[in-house]
Amino acid sequence: NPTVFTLGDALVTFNPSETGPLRYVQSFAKKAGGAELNFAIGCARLGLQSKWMSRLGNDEFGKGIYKFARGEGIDVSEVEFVDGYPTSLNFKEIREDGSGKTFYYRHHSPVLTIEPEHITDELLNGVSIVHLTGVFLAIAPKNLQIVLAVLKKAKEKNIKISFDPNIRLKLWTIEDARKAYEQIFPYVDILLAGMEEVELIQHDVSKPALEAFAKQHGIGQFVIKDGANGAKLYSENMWHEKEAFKITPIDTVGAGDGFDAGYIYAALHNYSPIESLTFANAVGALVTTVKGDNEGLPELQEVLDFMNNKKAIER
Ligand code: KDG
Repeated sequence: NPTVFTLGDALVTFNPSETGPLRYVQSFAKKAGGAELNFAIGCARLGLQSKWMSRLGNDEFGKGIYKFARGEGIDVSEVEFVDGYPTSLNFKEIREDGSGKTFYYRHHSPVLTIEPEHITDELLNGVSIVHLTGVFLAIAPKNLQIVLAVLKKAKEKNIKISFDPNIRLKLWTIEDARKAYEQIFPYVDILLAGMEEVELIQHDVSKPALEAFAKQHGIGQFVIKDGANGAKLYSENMWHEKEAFKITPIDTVGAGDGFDAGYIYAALHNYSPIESLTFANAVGALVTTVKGDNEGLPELQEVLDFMNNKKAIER
């Protein structure tokens, strides 16, 4: 079973018990989130070996997230508890159409204590794909050096690199994001970006402009996620497009991370371009049918049944 490696901040996620503006919401369900953790869970549920590097506050919330991640079967050998840095929090607002807003309390995140020297030679032993995202980069300017250290190690070891810009404009500006991405893109084999993110990074989203962008950075697989409009892939001078599954979303947060996990699973199992997009679309869609950032991440059989329109036996 191939191993994926990712690195990022986790948050205790407070999911509102009602839709609408947060100021009127009276109660929340306590869950866990964080883009890279969601990805790691998604991979583990599909049956991949999943290694997640992080730091958590040495507090009740940090211990809760640790147990949760371990319970999902994630390799947490690179997760440590640190004193003096409280575990990050995220209060979510959810609207009637399932769309979400996040309100972060993560200014003093425990991942600020990760340093480039923690990126050791052994860290990526046995890893088939490294998947990083823009959320970790957005948390602090110093994280760029850590990401570059991981990417250089991955390149040395011939490990494939996938990247999701996961732009979080509540954490940094688009100008700062673009500058960091410019340093990252040359390492990236698989770029998984939302359509709105592609527009933010690259203004001109005509196909020739996107092709030029992929070629300029040597990105072998450029995947564009467009929610209910489906997804497309540009690879080896060809475009492949796949419409989305029709579902009624109730909480869309985390769908992109699920899509990424699905796409990476497909890539590691040599699926064709259209099979990969279909599989990733299915994982993303299933995430939106359950409240929480990762609770809806499916196991392999659920994805296959969903794609084949097979009803589960419930009782
Ligand atoms: O992609 C979903 C994540 O964004 C969510 O789980 C938490 O906002 C979050 C983050 O910054 O990781």
